Amino acid sequence: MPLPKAELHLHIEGTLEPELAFELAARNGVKLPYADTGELRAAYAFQDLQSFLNLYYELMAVLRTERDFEDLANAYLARAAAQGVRHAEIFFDPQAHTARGVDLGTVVEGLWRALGHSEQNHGVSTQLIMCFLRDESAESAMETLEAARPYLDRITGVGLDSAEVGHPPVKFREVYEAAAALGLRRVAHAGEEGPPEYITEALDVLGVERVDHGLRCMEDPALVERLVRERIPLTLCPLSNVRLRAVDTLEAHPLPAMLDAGLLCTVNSDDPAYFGGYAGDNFDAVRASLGLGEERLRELARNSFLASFLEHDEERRAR
Ligand code: ES4
Ligand code: ZN
Repeated sequence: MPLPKAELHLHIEGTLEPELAFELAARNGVKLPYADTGELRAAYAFQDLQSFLNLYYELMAVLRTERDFEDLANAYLARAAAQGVRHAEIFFDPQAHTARGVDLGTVVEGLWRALGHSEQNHGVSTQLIMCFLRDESAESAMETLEAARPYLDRITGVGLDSAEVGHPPVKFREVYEAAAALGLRRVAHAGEEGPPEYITEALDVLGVERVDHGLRCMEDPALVERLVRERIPLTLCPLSNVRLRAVDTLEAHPLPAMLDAGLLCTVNSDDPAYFGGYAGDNFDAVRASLGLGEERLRELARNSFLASFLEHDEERRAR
């Protein structure tokens, strides 16, 4: 039995497996520039974040209807459940769809057709986190937040993703202020490829309560001390870090050092269709390659619930 866990860093568009991509392409009459799933998989040799993002956005062309988003989410939930995921806080990228003429209602309604029945169908509770593309303008992010108003009862929070370097958190100060005023929870990708300063800025300027990746905090001991003191959760994605070359090898991943430093680390899958595995696969990988004992793995699983937006006993978290 896999350890029960919560998944806190998961892009639903990054769960699009090659087989489903071709199925949806056929259903929607979309032509993909790959002959078959084998040829597509061969394109999954990434140099860095941008080389991945290029393919990630390209494949989204097959997602057109509510049913497509429903099928995508159901496929993810079934796989996640089989690997012990009991709760998933799921990112989606509205601007990547609206830019292609797929409106926000189609995306949210489609995802909801799966998420609304997920507890009964998969035994997985869910929340949605709407991400802004940081390589698009702050105005576009603000328009996206405005457009989401009719769906806010289905959206728990906002996040920030896509190409990090050159797009510091401060660019989105006003959008995050507006999101907070609407009662939305706040997270942001920071310190994946970007410098530790982006992590500090995400905390101080955007008011995030959880940092996605946060890997590069290890370059700044004072920042590590702060993250420990303030119990700021980090949503790490070990297989993603290897595939996007944020670390040289899995064996060189700083997760053990981060746990030893007292950081509230969680293990997640990011874009599992592209990076070689779902949440349980990421747990298995760190178990096999980082020499973490059962106690550490249980700590990671426990952290995932503590770091989630589920209601929980604040005292447990403060300890
Ligand atoms: C992402 Cl790994 C990663 N980093 C930043 N943005 C993303 N969007 C989807 N996956
Ligand atoms: Zn991510």
